[in-house]
Amino acid sequence: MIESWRWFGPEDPVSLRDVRQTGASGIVTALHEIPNGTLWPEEDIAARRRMIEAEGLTWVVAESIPVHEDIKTGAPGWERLAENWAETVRALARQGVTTICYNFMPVLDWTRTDLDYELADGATALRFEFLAYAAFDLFILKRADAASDYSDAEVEAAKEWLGKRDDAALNRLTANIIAGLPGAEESYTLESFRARLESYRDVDREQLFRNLKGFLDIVVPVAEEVGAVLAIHPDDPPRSLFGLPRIVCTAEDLVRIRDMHPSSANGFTLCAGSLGVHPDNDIPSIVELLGQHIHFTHLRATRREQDPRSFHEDAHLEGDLDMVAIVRALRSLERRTEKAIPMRPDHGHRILNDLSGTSTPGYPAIGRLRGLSELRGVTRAVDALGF
Ligand code: DNO
Repeated sequence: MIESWRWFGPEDPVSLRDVRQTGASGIVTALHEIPNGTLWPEEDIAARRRMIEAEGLTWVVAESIPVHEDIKTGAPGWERLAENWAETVRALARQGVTTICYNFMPVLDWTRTDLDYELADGATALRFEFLAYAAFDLFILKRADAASDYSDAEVEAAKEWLGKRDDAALNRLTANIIAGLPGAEESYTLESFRARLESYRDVDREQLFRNLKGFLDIVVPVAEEVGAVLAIHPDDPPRSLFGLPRIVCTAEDLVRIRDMHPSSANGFTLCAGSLGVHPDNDIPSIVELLGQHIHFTHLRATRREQDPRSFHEDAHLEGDLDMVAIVRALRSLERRTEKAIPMRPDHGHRILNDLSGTSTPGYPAIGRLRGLSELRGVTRAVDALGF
Protein backbone atom coordinates (compact mmCIF):
# COMPACT_ATOMS: atom_id res chain seq x y z
CA MET A 1 0.00 0.00 0.00
CA ILE A 2 1.23 3.48 -0.74
CA GLU A 3 0.86 5.39 2.52
CA SER A 4 -0.88 8.60 1.54
CA TRP A 5 -2.35 11.70 3.12
CA ARG A 6 -5.13 14.00 2.10
CA TRP A 7 -3.92 17.55 1.68
CA PHE A 8 -6.37 20.35 0.89
CA GLY A 9 -3.81 22.56 -0.87
CA PRO A 10 -1.71 25.55 0.20
CA GLU A 11 -4.41 26.74 2.66
CA ASP A 12 -4.44 23.45 4.58
CA PRO A 13 -3.33 24.00 8.21
CA VAL A 14 -1.37 20.73 7.88
CA SER A 15 1.55 21.56 5.60
CA LEU A 16 3.38 19.32 3.14
CA ARG A 17 6.34 19.44 5.51
CA ASP A 18 4.09 18.09 8.27
CA VAL A 19 2.89 15.34 5.96
CA ARG A 20 6.45 14.33 5.23
CA GLN A 21 7.08 13.91 8.95
CA THR A 22 4.22 11.42 9.22
CA GLY A 23 6.18 9.05 6.98
CA ALA A 24 3.53 9.09 4.25
CA SER A 25 4.89 9.36 0.72
CA GLY A 26 1.76 9.98 -1.34
CA ILE A 27 -0.43 13.06 -1.53
CA VAL A 28 -4.13 12.93 -2.27
CA THR A 29 -5.45 16.29 -3.38
CA ALA A 30 -7.52 18.28 -5.84
CA LEU A 31 -7.66 21.78 -7.23
CA HIS A 32 -10.39 22.61 -4.74
CA GLU A 33 -10.51 26.24 -5.81
CA ILE A 34 -11.84 25.42 -9.29
CA PRO A 35 -15.66 25.46 -9.58
CA ASN A 36 -17.43 22.16 -10.33
CA GLY A 37 -17.82 21.46 -14.00
CA THR A 38 -14.81 23.57 -15.05
CA LEU A 39 -11.79 22.05 -16.73
CA TRP A 40 -8.65 22.08 -14.56
CA PRO A 41 -5.99 24.02 -16.46
CA GLU A 42 -2.96 21.84 -17.01
CA GLU A 43 -0.54 24.56 -15.90
CA ASP A 44 -2.34 24.74 -12.52
CA ILE A 45 -2.10 20.96 -12.18
CA ALA A 46 1.61 21.13 -13.04
CA ALA A 47 2.23 23.91 -10.49
CA ARG A 48 0.48 21.90 -7.76
CA ARG A 49 2.47 18.81 -8.69
CA ARG A 50 5.77 20.73 -8.49
CA MET A 51 4.82 22.12 -5.08
CA ILE A 52 4.22 18.56 -3.82
CA GLU A 53 7.39 17.18 -5.36
CA ALA A 54 9.47 20.00 -3.88
CA GLU A 55 8.73 18.40 -0.49
CA GLY A 56 9.83 14.99 -1.70
CA LEU A 57 6.23 13.74 -1.95
CA THR A 58 4.25 12.39 -4.91
CA TRP A 59 0.73 13.34 -5.99
CA VAL A 60 -0.77 9.85 -6.21
CA VAL A 61 -4.53 10.44 -6.37
CA ALA A 62 -6.77 13.26 -7.52
CA GLU A 63 -9.58 13.31 -4.95
CA SER A 64 -11.94 14.35 -6.28
CA ILE A 65 -12.80 15.67 -9.68
CA PRO A 66 -16.31 16.73 -8.64
CA VAL A 67 -19.16 15.51 -10.80
CA HIS A 68 -21.47 18.39 -11.64
CA GLU A 69 -25.07 18.04 -10.41
CA ASP A 70 -26.36 18.36 -13.99
CA ILE A 71 -24.54 15.14 -14.88
CA LYS A 72 -26.24 13.33 -11.99
CA THR A 73 -29.69 14.63 -12.91
CA GLY A 74 -29.06 14.30 -16.66
CA ALA A 75 -30.01 17.97 -17.18
CA PRO A 76 -29.63 19.40 -20.70
CA GLY A 77 -25.96 20.01 -21.47
CA TRP A 78 -24.70 17.26 -19.12
CA GLU A 79 -22.64 15.68 -21.90
CA ARG A 80 -20.46 18.78 -22.26
CA LEU A 81 -19.81 18.76 -18.50
CA ALA A 82 -18.85 15.07 -18.69
CA GLU A 83 -16.50 15.85 -21.57
CA ASN A 84 -14.88 18.57 -19.44
CA TRP A 85 -14.47 16.03 -16.67
CA ALA A 86 -12.78 13.66 -19.13
CA GLU A 87 -10.52 16.47 -20.33
CA THR A 88 -9.41 17.03 -16.73
CA VAL A 89 -8.57 13.32 -16.56
CA ARG A 90 -6.41 13.74 -19.67
CA ALA A 91 -4.62 16.77 -18.22
CA LEU A 92 -3.98 14.99 -14.90
CA ALA A 93 -2.67 11.89 -16.69
CA ARG A 94 -0.26 14.00 -18.73
CA GLN A 95 1.05 15.30 -15.39
CA GLY A 96 1.43 11.76 -14.05
CA VAL A 97 -1.68 11.68 -11.84
CA THR A 98 -3.57 8.61 -13.05
CA THR A 99 -5.81 7.61 -10.14
CA ILE A 100 -9.01 9.62 -10.07
CA CYS A 101 -11.46 9.50 -7.16
CA TYR A 102 -15.00 10.82 -7.56
CA ASN A 103 -18.45 10.27 -6.15
CA PHE A 104 -21.98 10.21 -7.51
CA MET A 105 -23.90 11.29 -4.38
CA PRO A 106 -26.82 13.56 -5.26
CA VAL A 107 -26.65 17.09 -3.82
CA LEU A 108 -24.63 16.30 -0.70
CA ASP A 109 -21.26 14.64 -0.40
CA TRP A 110 -20.46 13.04 2.97
CA THR A 111 -22.81 14.04 5.76
CA ARG A 112 -22.44 14.36 9.52
CA THR A 113 -24.60 16.07 12.14
CA ASP A 114 -21.86 16.65 14.72
CA LEU A 115 -18.23 17.52 13.99
CA ASP A 116 -17.06 17.60 17.60
CA TYR A 117 -18.72 14.72 19.38
CA GLU A 118 -16.95 14.32 22.67
CA LEU A 119 -15.76 10.83 23.55
CA ALA A 120 -15.15 9.52 27.06
CA ASP A 121 -11.42 10.38 26.89
CA GLY A 122 -12.02 14.00 25.79
CA ALA A 123 -11.09 13.39 22.15
CA THR A 124 -13.70 14.45 19.63
CA ALA A 125 -15.09 12.56 16.66
CA LEU A 126 -17.42 13.04 13.73
CA ARG A 127 -20.92 11.70 14.26
CA PHE A 128 -24.13 11.10 12.38
CA GLU A 129 -27.03 11.13 14.79
CA PHE A 130 -30.28 9.95 13.25
CA LEU A 131 -32.54 12.09 15.45
CA ALA A 132 -30.55 15.24 14.71
CA TYR A 133 -30.82 14.50 10.99
CA ALA A 134 -34.57 13.87 11.32
CA ALA A 135 -35.06 17.06 13.35
CA PHE A 136 -33.28 19.05 10.67
CA ASP A 137 -35.26 17.42 7.87
CA LEU A 138 -38.67 17.80 9.53
CA PHE A 139 -38.45 21.08 11.41
CA ILE A 140 -35.61 23.20 9.99
CA LEU A 141 -35.59 22.29 6.33
CA LYS A 142 -39.31 21.44 6.48
CA ARG A 143 -38.93 19.23 3.41
CA ALA A 144 -42.28 18.75 1.72
CA ASP A 145 -42.36 14.94 1.71
CA ALA A 146 -40.37 14.45 4.90
CA ALA A 147 -43.20 13.30 7.16
CA SER A 148 -43.79 10.15 5.08
CA ASP A 149 -40.22 9.00 5.80
CA TYR A 150 -40.71 8.81 9.58
CA SER A 151 -43.00 6.97 11.97
CA ASP A 152 -45.11 9.00 14.42
CA ALA A 153 -42.79 7.94 17.24
CA GLU A 154 -39.76 9.19 15.28
CA VAL A 155 -41.43 12.54 14.59
CA GLU A 156 -42.13 12.88 18.32
CA ALA A 157 -38.57 11.91 19.27
CA ALA A 158 -37.13 14.37 16.74
CA LYS A 159 -39.36 17.13 18.14
CA GLU A 160 -38.16 16.35 21.63
CA TRP A 161 -34.54 16.36 20.44
CA LEU A 162 -35.07 19.78 18.87
CA GLY A 163 -36.75 21.18 21.98
CA LYS A 164 -33.60 20.54 24.00
CA ARG A 165 -31.29 22.51 21.65
CA ASP A 166 -30.60 26.26 21.60
CA ASP A 167 -30.35 28.39 18.45
CA ALA A 168 -26.58 28.11 18.32
CA ALA A 169 -26.76 24.32 18.31
CA LEU A 170 -29.42 24.32 15.60
CA ASN A 171 -27.43 26.74 13.44
CA ARG A 172 -24.40 24.50 13.84
CA LEU A 173 -26.45 21.46 12.83
CA THR A 174 -27.71 23.27 9.73
CA ALA A 175 -24.22 24.35 8.74
CA ASN A 176 -22.80 20.87 9.30
CA ILE A 177 -25.35 19.39 6.94
CA ILE A 178 -25.63 21.96 4.13
CA ALA A 179 -22.62 24.27 4.27
CA GLY A 180 -20.30 21.61 2.85
CA LEU A 181 -17.75 19.49 4.70
CA PRO A 182 -14.13 19.54 3.50
CA GLY A 183 -13.81 18.28 -0.04
CA ALA A 184 -17.55 18.49 -0.66
CA GLU A 185 -17.14 21.50 -2.98
CA GLU A 186 -20.83 22.44 -2.84
CA SER A 187 -22.38 24.66 -0.21
CA TYR A 188 -26.04 25.56 0.18
CA THR A 189 -28.42 27.85 1.99
CA LEU A 190 -31.75 26.36 3.09
CA GLU A 191 -33.32 27.96 0.01
CA SER A 192 -30.78 26.70 -2.52
CA PHE A 193 -30.75 23.28 -0.84
CA ARG A 194 -34.53 22.96 -1.29
CA ALA A 195 -34.19 23.98 -4.94
CA ARG A 196 -31.47 21.36 -5.49
CA LEU A 197 -33.59 18.64 -3.92
CA GLU A 198 -36.40 19.65 -6.25
CA SER A 199 -34.15 19.11 -9.28
CA TYR A 200 -34.12 15.39 -8.36
CA ARG A 201 -37.91 15.07 -8.39
CA ASP A 202 -37.81 12.79 -11.48
CA VAL A 203 -34.57 11.00 -10.62
CA ASP A 204 -35.14 7.75 -8.79
CA ARG A 205 -32.55 5.03 -8.16
CA GLU A 206 -32.95 3.49 -11.61
CA GLN A 207 -32.63 6.85 -13.33
CA LEU A 208 -29.54 7.67 -11.28
CA PHE A 209 -27.98 4.34 -12.33
CA ARG A 210 -28.75 5.23 -15.96
CA ASN A 211 -27.18 8.65 -15.52
CA LEU A 212 -24.06 7.11 -14.00
CA LYS A 213 -23.88 4.70 -16.95
CA GLY A 214 -24.17 7.64 -19.38
CA PHE A 215 -21.34 9.40 -17.57
CA LEU A 216 -19.14 6.28 -17.55
CA ASP A 217 -19.79 5.77 -21.29
CA ILE A 218 -18.08 9.11 -21.86
CA VAL A 219 -15.28 9.02 -19.30
CA VAL A 220 -14.15 5.35 -19.11
CA PRO A 221 -12.88 5.20 -22.72
CA VAL A 222 -10.86 8.38 -22.11
CA ALA A 223 -9.39 6.96 -18.91
CA GLU A 224 -8.43 3.77 -20.77
CA GLU A 225 -6.86 5.75 -23.58
CA VAL A 226 -4.62 7.80 -21.27
CA GLY A 227 -3.80 4.99 -18.82
CA ALA A 228 -5.82 6.42 -15.93
CA VAL A 229 -8.14 4.58 -13.54
CA LEU A 230 -11.38 5.88 -12.05
CA ALA A 231 -12.34 5.12 -8.46
CA ILE A 232 -15.91 5.89 -7.42
CA HIS A 233 -16.31 6.57 -3.71
CA PRO A 234 -19.13 4.85 -1.80
CA ASP A 235 -22.00 6.95 -0.48
CA ASP A 236 -21.48 8.23 3.02
CA PRO A 237 -23.63 7.25 4.83
CA PRO A 238 -24.67 4.38 2.54
CA ARG A 239 -28.39 5.09 2.44
CA SER A 240 -30.86 7.59 1.07
CA LEU A 241 -30.93 11.03 2.70
CA PHE A 242 -33.63 13.67 2.20
CA GLY A 243 -35.52 11.38 -0.16
CA LEU A 244 -32.61 11.38 -2.63
CA PRO A 245 -31.53 8.15 -4.28
CA ARG A 246 -28.08 6.79 -3.46
CA ILE A 247 -26.62 4.00 -5.58
CA VAL A 248 -23.14 3.24 -4.21
CA CYS A 249 -24.08 1.66 -0.89
CA THR A 250 -23.88 -2.14 -0.95
CA ALA A 251 -21.89 -4.97 -2.55
CA GLU A 252 -24.80 -5.40 -4.97
CA ASP A 253 -24.58 -1.74 -6.05
CA LEU A 254 -20.83 -1.98 -6.52
CA VAL A 255 -21.12 -5.07 -8.69
CA ARG A 256 -23.81 -3.43 -10.77
CA ILE A 257 -21.52 -0.43 -11.36
CA ARG A 258 -18.54 -2.67 -12.16
CA ASP A 259 -20.64 -4.54 -14.72
CA MET A 260 -21.55 -1.32 -16.53
CA HIS A 261 -18.00 -1.36 -17.96
CA PRO A 262 -15.94 -4.45 -17.32
CA SER A 263 -12.69 -2.51 -17.93
CA SER A 264 -10.59 -2.17 -14.79
CA ALA A 265 -10.40 1.59 -15.51
CA ASN A 266 -13.96 1.58 -14.17
CA GLY A 267 -13.05 1.14 -10.53
CA PHE A 268 -13.62 1.93 -6.89
CA THR A 269 -12.35 3.66 -3.81
CA LEU A 270 -12.69 1.13 -1.01
CA CYS A 271 -13.82 3.42 1.81
CA ALA A 272 -14.02 1.12 4.82
CA GLY A 273 -15.77 3.69 7.00
CA SER A 274 -18.52 4.51 4.51
CA LEU A 275 -19.25 0.91 3.58
CA GLY A 276 -18.88 -0.19 7.20
CA VAL A 277 -21.92 1.76 8.34
CA HIS A 278 -24.16 -0.65 6.42
CA PRO A 279 -24.50 -3.81 8.55
CA ASP A 280 -24.67 -6.10 5.48
CA ASN A 281 -21.35 -4.96 4.02
CA ASP A 282 -18.60 -7.46 4.69
CA ILE A 283 -15.57 -5.48 3.60
CA PRO A 284 -12.93 -8.21 3.17
CA SER A 285 -15.33 -10.06 0.89
CA ILE A 286 -16.01 -6.81 -1.04
CA VAL A 287 -12.25 -6.59 -1.61
CA GLU A 288 -12.37 -10.12 -3.10
CA LEU A 289 -15.42 -9.29 -5.17
CA LEU A 290 -14.04 -6.13 -6.75
CA GLY A 291 -10.43 -7.29 -7.00
CA GLN A 292 -8.48 -5.40 -9.67
CA HIS A 293 -11.18 -2.71 -9.80
CA ILE A 294 -10.00 -1.34 -6.44
CA HIS A 295 -7.62 1.54 -7.08
CA PHE A 296 -7.62 3.49 -3.85
CA THR A 297 -8.54 2.92 -0.23
CA HIS A 298 -9.72 5.03 2.71
CA LEU A 299 -9.20 3.19 5.97
CA ARG A 300 -11.20 4.16 9.03
CA ALA A 301 -13.67 2.53 11.38
CA THR A 302 -17.20 3.49 12.36
CA ARG A 303 -19.30 2.36 15.29
CA ARG A 304 -23.05 2.05 15.04
CA GLU A 305 -24.90 3.28 18.11
CA GLN A 306 -27.93 2.04 20.02
CA ASP A 307 -30.10 3.38 17.22
CA PRO A 308 -28.18 1.63 14.41
CA ARG A 309 -28.92 4.48 12.02
CA SER A 310 -26.63 6.63 14.16
CA PHE A 311 -22.89 6.13 14.12
CA HIS A 312 -19.68 7.87 15.08
CA GLU A 313 -16.15 7.49 13.88
CA ASP A 314 -14.09 5.28 16.13
CA ALA A 315 -10.30 4.89 16.39
CA HIS A 316 -8.94 3.30 13.22
CA LEU A 317 -8.59 -0.22 14.65
CA GLU A 318 -11.80 -0.15 16.70
CA GLY A 319 -15.45 0.11 15.72
CA ASP A 320 -17.61 -2.42 13.91
CA LEU A 321 -14.96 -3.33 11.34
CA ASP A 322 -12.26 -5.95 11.42
CA MET A 323 -9.43 -3.71 10.20
CA VAL A 324 -6.82 -6.47 10.37
CA ALA A 325 -8.92 -8.63 8.05
CA ILE A 326 -9.39 -5.67 5.69
CA VAL A 327 -5.63 -4.99 5.54
CA ARG A 328 -4.97 -8.69 4.94
CA ALA A 329 -7.45 -8.75 2.07
CA LEU A 330 -5.90 -5.64 0.52
CA ARG A 331 -2.33 -6.95 0.87
CA SER A 332 -3.31 -10.22 -0.71
CA LEU A 333 -4.97 -8.35 -3.58
CA GLU A 334 -1.82 -6.28 -4.09
CA ARG A 335 0.30 -9.43 -4.26
CA ARG A 336 -2.03 -10.96 -6.83
CA THR A 337 -2.21 -7.89 -9.05
CA GLU A 338 1.38 -6.75 -8.38
CA LYS A 339 0.06 -3.23 -7.93
CA ALA A 340 0.41 -1.01 -4.86
CA ILE A 341 -2.85 0.67 -3.85
CA PRO A 342 -2.70 4.20 -2.43
CA MET A 343 -4.18 4.15 1.08
CA ARG A 344 -5.00 7.11 3.22
CA PRO A 345 -5.92 6.94 6.89
CA ASP A 346 -9.35 8.47 6.57
CA HIS A 347 -10.36 11.05 9.13
CA GLY A 348 -9.16 10.92 12.72
CA HIS A 349 -10.18 12.05 16.15
CA ARG A 350 -9.10 15.42 17.43
CA ILE A 351 -6.61 14.52 20.14
CA LEU A 352 -3.75 16.20 22.05
CA ASN A 353 -2.73 19.45 20.31
CA ASP A 354 -5.45 19.03 17.69
CA LEU A 355 -7.89 20.11 20.38
CA SER A 356 -6.30 23.51 20.91
CA GLY A 357 -5.39 24.25 17.30
CA THR A 358 -7.35 24.76 14.13
CA SER A 359 -7.99 21.81 11.94
CA THR A 360 -10.24 20.88 9.10
CA PRO A 361 -13.20 18.78 10.32
CA GLY A 362 -12.22 15.13 10.14
CA TYR A 363 -8.66 15.94 9.12
CA PRO A 364 -6.62 16.86 12.22
CA ALA A 365 -2.89 16.15 12.04
CA ILE A 366 -2.33 14.13 15.19
CA GLY A 367 -5.52 12.07 15.09
CA ARG A 368 -4.75 11.06 11.54
CA LEU A 369 -1.13 10.37 12.41
CA ARG A 370 -2.35 8.00 15.11
CA GLY A 371 -4.48 6.24 12.50
CA LEU A 372 -1.68 6.07 9.97
CA SER A 373 0.78 4.69 12.53
CA GLU A 374 -1.63 2.01 13.68
CA LEU A 375 -2.41 0.98 10.11
CA ARG A 376 1.30 0.95 9.27
CA GLY A 377 1.89 -1.37 12.22
CA VAL A 378 -0.90 -3.72 11.15
CA THR A 379 0.41 -3.80 7.59
CA ARG A 380 3.98 -4.56 8.66
CA ALA A 381 2.78 -7.31 11.00
CA VAL A 382 0.54 -8.88 8.35
CA ASP A 383 3.50 -8.91 5.94
CA ALA A 384 6.03 -10.14 8.45
CA LEU A 385 3.83 -12.96 9.67
CA GLY A 386 2.95 -13.92 6.10
CA PHE A 387 -0.80 -13.80 6.78
C1 DNO B 1 -14.70 12.63 3.29
C2 DNO B 1 -14.34 12.12 2.00
C3 DNO B 1 -15.22 12.62 0.86
C4 DNO B 1 -14.77 11.99 -0.39
C5 DNO B 1 -15.52 12.31 -1.61
C6 DNO B 1 -14.98 11.52 -2.75
O1 DNO B 1 -13.88 12.73 4.12
O2 DNO B 1 -14.13 10.77 2.01
O3 DNO B 1 -15.06 14.00 0.72
O4 DNO B 1 -13.51 12.44 -0.63
O5 DNO B 1 -16.82 11.99 -1.42
O6 DNO B 1 -15.45 12.03 -3.93
